[in-house]
Amino acid sequence: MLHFSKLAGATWLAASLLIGSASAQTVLRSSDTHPDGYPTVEAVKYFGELVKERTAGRYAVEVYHSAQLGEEKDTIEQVRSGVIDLNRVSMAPFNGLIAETTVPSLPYLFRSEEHMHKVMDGDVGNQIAAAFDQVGLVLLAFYDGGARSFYNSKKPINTLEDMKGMKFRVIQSDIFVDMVAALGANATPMPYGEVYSAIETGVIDGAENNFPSYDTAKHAEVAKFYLLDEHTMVPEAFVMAKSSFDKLTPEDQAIFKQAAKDSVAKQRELWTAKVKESRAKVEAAGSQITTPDKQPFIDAMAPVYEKHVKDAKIKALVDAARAVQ
Ligand code: GTR
Repeated sequence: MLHFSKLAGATWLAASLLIGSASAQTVLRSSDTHPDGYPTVEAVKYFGELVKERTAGRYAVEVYHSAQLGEEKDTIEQVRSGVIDLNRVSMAPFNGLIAETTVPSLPYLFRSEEHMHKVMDGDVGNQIAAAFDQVGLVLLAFYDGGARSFYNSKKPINTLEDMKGMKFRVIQSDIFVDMVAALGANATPMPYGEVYSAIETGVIDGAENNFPSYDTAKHAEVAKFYLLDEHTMVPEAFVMAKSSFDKLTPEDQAIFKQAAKDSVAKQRELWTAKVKESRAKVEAAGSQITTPDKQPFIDAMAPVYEKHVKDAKIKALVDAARAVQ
C-alpha cells in the first residue's frame, strides 16, 4: 500500500514498507538532468544509501535522473516550493536568484581545480552555501563540475578572432550571456535538453560544457570542434527543500548533512575518472580539441567583472576567493 501525505506543501511518499517495528519509510525524490551513471547521479545515490543506513531505513532517496522531473530552471522552482525534496543542479542557473552564486560562476576566477576545492570547502564556500537559505533551500553539498569550454559544429577555433559572430548556447545565467558577448560571439540561453537538436538543425553553432556533459549529452556527435579555453569552473549544487529539511529532527538533519559531506569525496573521485574517460571517448570518435593561448580570453572578461562584481559583498567574496592559496 502506498499513500501520499501532503505536509507543508511537500508531497512525501510514505511507502508502507515496514522496517522492523511500525516505522514507515519516507522516500525523498531527487532530480538530476544527467543520465544514470553520471558522477552527480551516482553521488546522490550514494548519499541516499548513507542516509538510509544511518537512519535505520526511515529515509530513502529516489534519484530521478535524465531530467525526468524537468529541466534545471523548472526543477529549481519545484524544490523551492517543496514539490520535490532534493535537487542536483549547476550553480549557474541560481545566479539571478542568489547573488553569492555569482562568485564561483565568474570566468577564470579559479586558478586550478585545487584552488576551486579550497575556496568551496572553506569560508567563501560556507558563505555561499548559507545564502541558499534566502530562497527556501538548504545547500547540502558542492560537487565538481570541472571546467567548461566552447565547442561547435563549424570550425576549429584557435584565437579570440575565430569566436567572432559564432552562436553558442549557454546555461541560463546572465553572466554566461555576458561572457560570450565579451568574446565577440552571440549567446542563446536555453535548457540543456534542447541543445543537441539546436546544434543539429543549425539554430546554434555550438555550446559550452565540460567533457562528461559534452560526451553523455551526445553533443560531441554534432559539434566536433572543442576549444579547451576552460572559461569557468562553476561547481554543482546539491540542495534540499527547506520545507523538507525542517521536517527532520535535529539528529536526522545532522545525518543528512554528514551524508552529503561524505558523498563529496565519492563524487570527486568519480568525476576525475569520468573526465578522463569522456575525453578519451570523444577524441576516439573524432572530436578535434584545440588549446588556445588563454590570456586574450582572460583579458576579454574584464567587462563581465565590471558588470557583475559591483556589490561590496560580492567584491569581498571575490577578493577572499582570490586570496585563497
Ligand atoms: C552541466 C551541469 C548540468 C547542466 C548542464 C547545462 O555541466 O552538470 O547540471 O547545468 O551543464 O549546461 O545545462
